Amino acid sequence: MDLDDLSIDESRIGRELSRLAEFSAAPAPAVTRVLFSPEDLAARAYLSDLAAEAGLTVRTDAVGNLFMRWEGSQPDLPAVATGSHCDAIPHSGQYDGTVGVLGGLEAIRALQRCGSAPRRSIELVMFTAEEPTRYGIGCLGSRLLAGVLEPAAADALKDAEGTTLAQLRATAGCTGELASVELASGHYHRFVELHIEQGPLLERDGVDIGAVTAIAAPAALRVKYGGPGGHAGAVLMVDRRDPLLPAARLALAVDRAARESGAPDTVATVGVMDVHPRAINSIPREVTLEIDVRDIDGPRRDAVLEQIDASAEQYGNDARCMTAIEVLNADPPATCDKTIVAAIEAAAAAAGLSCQRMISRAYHDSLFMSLAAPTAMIFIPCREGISHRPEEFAAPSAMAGGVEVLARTLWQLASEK
Ligand code: HGY
Ligand code: MN
Ligand code: MN
Repeated sequence: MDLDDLSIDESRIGRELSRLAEFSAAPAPAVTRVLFSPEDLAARAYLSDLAAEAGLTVRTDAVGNLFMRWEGSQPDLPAVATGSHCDAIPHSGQYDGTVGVLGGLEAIRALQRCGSAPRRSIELVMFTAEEPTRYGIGCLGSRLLAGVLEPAAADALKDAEGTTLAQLRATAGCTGELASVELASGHYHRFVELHIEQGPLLERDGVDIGAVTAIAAPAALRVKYGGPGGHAGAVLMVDRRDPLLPAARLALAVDRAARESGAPDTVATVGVMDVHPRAINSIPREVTLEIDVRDIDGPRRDAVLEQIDASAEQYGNDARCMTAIEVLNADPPATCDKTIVAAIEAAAAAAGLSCQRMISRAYHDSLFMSLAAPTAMIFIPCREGISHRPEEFAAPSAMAGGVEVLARTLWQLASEK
């Protein structure tokens, strides 16, 4: 196999990404593709067809992780895996996750075009529900693969309509016990994920490739405040116990706790604030906040979580409101495998691309795949670092560069004895 014959079909990646973006519940250029929605099911079917066209064997597990495999000459050896996600949070962009899935497919096709099969099989994975949109917790598919999410608890997760994951996955044709999803120890030899940076550093520094050395530790909380509600005109202020007030105080406290953590790496966001019954002339009866807290340092993130928890309790008591605090997830940071990082750097050099080491402030399925196999990530620049917005953009040449580095890295790892 002569990798000098490697050629990446840049325009095909662009066409397939554009087609995938059409499977959306939001009008272009925004993309909304939530777990097992009609758009998600259509995207899964499209991807399966592309993989079958490339001669890959396609299978789905009980939670909907999609596996597309290029059989190696020694199929009994643990495979090398790559992949990412195709679900998209509401009104976001078309590159988050999809570059790693369609880019992984093009990396495999490019290697196929070079000739012989790899020693180890190469498997492309589209992970189910990397985004937390439907169930409040992200990386459902990779958590279950890594065995760090209890299957019964996962099946019992309820969305805003009260639909459990068990009910939902059944409608999507994902049958079987969730306990069957967990990978056997040593199932994969290595895992590498290609992803847009979702930050400004590569573009700012004029660097083509990021070799990710660590992934920040994400946590999420759901806080509910409750009060009697009532008529906006008839209930005097002295008689009110309005849950929106502790919620408003808590949003400010969340921001303050992150800013005062002692490091710029701590970030915290109140991305959801639902007011019920949401009527101008009705005093709120229930207010729900969903809070995202991250840091590259686990203990520092946990200290901020404790502060937020104490503030949430205090503000609820002050307002004489019902207070319920639920930790949705609080995951450790991940360290990427040094040998794969070195392989990524060597692949970038062979491709004539500049490369720098960096951390990922966004989380990815790699955070959990690192618990199942030695793992690392390849970043490519995205315009102005914008992500989770319709303006998200990655240049075709940047994607082609990332795919070439992924292909070279996969070949290197799949050739290992
Ligand atoms: O939120 C994240 O970091 C990822 O994009 N789901
Ligand atoms: Mn995302
Ligand atoms: Mn992503």
